[in-house]
Amino acid sequence: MQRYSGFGLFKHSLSHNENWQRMWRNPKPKPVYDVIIVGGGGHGLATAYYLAKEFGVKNVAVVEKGWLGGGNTARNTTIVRSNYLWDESAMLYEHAMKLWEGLSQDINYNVMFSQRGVFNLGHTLQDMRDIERRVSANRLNGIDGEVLNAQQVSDLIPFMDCSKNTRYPVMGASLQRRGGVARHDAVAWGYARAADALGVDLIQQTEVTGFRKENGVVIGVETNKGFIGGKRVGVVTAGNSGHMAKLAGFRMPIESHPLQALVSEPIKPIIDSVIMSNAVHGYISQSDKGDLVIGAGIDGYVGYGQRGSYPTIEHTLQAIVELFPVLSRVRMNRQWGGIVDTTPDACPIISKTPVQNLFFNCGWGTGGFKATPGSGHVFAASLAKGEMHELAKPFAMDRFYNGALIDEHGAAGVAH
Ligand code: FAD
Ligand code: PYC
Repeated sequence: MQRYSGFGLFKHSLSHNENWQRMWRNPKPKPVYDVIIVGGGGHGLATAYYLAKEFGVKNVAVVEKGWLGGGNTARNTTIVRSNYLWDESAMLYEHAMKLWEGLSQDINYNVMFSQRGVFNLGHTLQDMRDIERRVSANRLNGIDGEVLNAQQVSDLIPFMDCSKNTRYPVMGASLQRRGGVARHDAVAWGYARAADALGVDLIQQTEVTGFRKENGVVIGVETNKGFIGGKRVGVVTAGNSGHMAKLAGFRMPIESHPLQALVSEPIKPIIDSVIMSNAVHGYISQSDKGDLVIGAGIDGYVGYGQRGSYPTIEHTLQAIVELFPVLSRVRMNRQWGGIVDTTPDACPIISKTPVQNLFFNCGWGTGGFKATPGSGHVFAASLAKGEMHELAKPFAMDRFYNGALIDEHGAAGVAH
């Protein structure tokens, strides 16, 4: 990896990219790989990286229909936290949190992980009971969390309207101080560069159009550029997962919905944490550039169009202005949408499938960015061994048949 001195950086900035090194190769696919990952988002790239780095499986390809990190990875609002209610999910997200804490050093790429604290506001007595319960459960699992009363919230977020005159007055909050944000593109690029350096082939602009099977065992993927052989295949395609399952010949309990976000014009630093409200229903943080990063729930209809409807934008901004009247004159700069893969219990599916050697990692819905390193790590372990990692086992597809659901709608942060 080339490193530049300050002068070198200056010189190369004037070279019209001529001397810039590629971050990763652009290889031709080999006839056969030990593992093929379908989907070059953060989760797919992290899986490939850990396969090569920790599990000694280097003959790996990531096949991406567009460009690396161009799906939900590039479209999310980057909130990272591990304050989920049930043991199974709390342990999985906390596994990710621990990896986040060393990630920039591990992949030698600054992912700008900033543990600035995540508040989840309570506006009703029931909200506060839920917050007490979730924080207690977190602490029993060794995960940091605090319950704050209204005065403590107001002291920490002085510009939020904590008066009693609002539609849903703030009664308190949970605060996870280790939670925060990270730079989404850097996560994809950092994992991609590190995986490439370990020999992983990153194959872009190549769409998987089918799965080739022999006697119920997957032996590779059909693509718009031809067949690529694979001894094991891991599908990590987020909002496209229902469609991929159909191509493989089975059904997944996934609904694909648009989820939107907005950023404002850049303003002076005003918000130094992440603030989320389920009841008023909006969330906000501020990027290092100064933009306010804002979102709320999914659009109610299913679809694959990566945009969203005006009523959701209006509802989101109403909620934000209700919480922060001081922001009412700030102008919005951009809005966009991604397609999130929601499941009936708001938990992911990390699982074997009816097709032997074909594994799926999906259903992260509105909340998978925070899981990226942990999801990649446990999926890599599962693909390397052909057996699901202990942390992944509760998230098998068969929970929708045997009833062992893990209901995380309350902790999901945004409604769906
Ligand atoms: P993606 O990044 O979507 O990657 C999947 C890839 O698969 C895509 O690049 C796609 O092109 C590729 N693909 C699909 N089909 C094929 C095919 N046939 N062949 C080859 N490649 C294919 N989560 C949080 O934790 N915190 C947040 O604050 C947060 N905010 C969000 C805000 C918005 C607006 C959205 C849309 C999502 C948000 N999320 C958040 C959710 C989070 O973005 C996702 O759960 C996560 O990024 C999923 O990562 P991924 O790598 O699985 O998916
Ligand atoms: O899961 O914390 C979350 C989240 C915030 C915004 C979208 N998802």
